[in-house]
Amino acid sequence: MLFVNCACQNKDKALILALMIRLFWLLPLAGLVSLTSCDRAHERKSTAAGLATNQQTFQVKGVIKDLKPDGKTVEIRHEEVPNYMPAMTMPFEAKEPKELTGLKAGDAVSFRMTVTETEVWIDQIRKLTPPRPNELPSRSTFRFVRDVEPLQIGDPLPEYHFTNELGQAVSTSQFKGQALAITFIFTRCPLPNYCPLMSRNFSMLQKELRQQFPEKVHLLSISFDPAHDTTAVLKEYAENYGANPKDWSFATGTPAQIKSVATLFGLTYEMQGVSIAHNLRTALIDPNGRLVHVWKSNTWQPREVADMIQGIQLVTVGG
Ligand SMILES: [Cu+2]
Repeated sequence: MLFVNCACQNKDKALILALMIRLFWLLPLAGLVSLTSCDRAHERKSTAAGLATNQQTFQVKGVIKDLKPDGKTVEIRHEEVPNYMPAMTMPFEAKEPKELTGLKAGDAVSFRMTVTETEVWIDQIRKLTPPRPNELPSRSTFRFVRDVEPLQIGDPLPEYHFTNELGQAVSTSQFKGQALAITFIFTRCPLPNYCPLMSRNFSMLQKELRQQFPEKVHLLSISFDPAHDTTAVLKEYAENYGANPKDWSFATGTPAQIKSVATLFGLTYEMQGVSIAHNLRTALIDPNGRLVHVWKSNTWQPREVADMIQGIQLVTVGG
């Protein structure tokens, strides 16, 4: 951790200069040698911190759509975040849950969004004066066409045909006899605690399951961005997460197939600019092809899934 003392009195100047020279060697950034004032030192301090943690912050405005029962999650329809993501509706976790006190659906807010390599949170949440109705984003962009009915627990998973990251045909029925964990992702997802977290969790799960239940479980990550996520793109993505094709597949298909299977689990997604607004769904199917459980957020742990698989394995063996 670097601290730049900002007491700009003469007696401290030599100390500051010495520190700057050290910083120069630590951080070979152009312009550092020209630091002369307290303000500049402050600027450099925040840059140094940013480099250390790869943390980005953004000021964002939006309208609250929902406050979740956990007291810390708030769904916000937010405006575009320039150079980061398009306008979309998504849940955020408040760093200080008490900042949500007194807020309700429909409130216009401004907030600071902080993104690290693995997390995103918001703070400095301020209520804005209510926008006039014609300033609210149109509801019509959030239409959701339901062409299949969502699966209930115990329902059989219908057969779907996809193409995996190796260009091979895969069908949901080929995993009968194995437990099947399904999640949905798109490879360009910019939010570290969304699709990248699902893939990190599956990566951990794959390692654990391979030891606990070799060849008894398969993982399936389905892309809801088939136009971009070609088999080649999925292959590279799979490799980045250390996926072994033997027990973890990445699937793409026609937009209609993907929409249909997504709807079974309540996954919604919609292209917005160059990105996709979406929620999260991870599902577990038993070896008989029936739905066991659906996780509806990003808070599930690989351990929970492994425990649940252990349960259904025992039922299968016992019954
Ligand atoms: Cu995502």
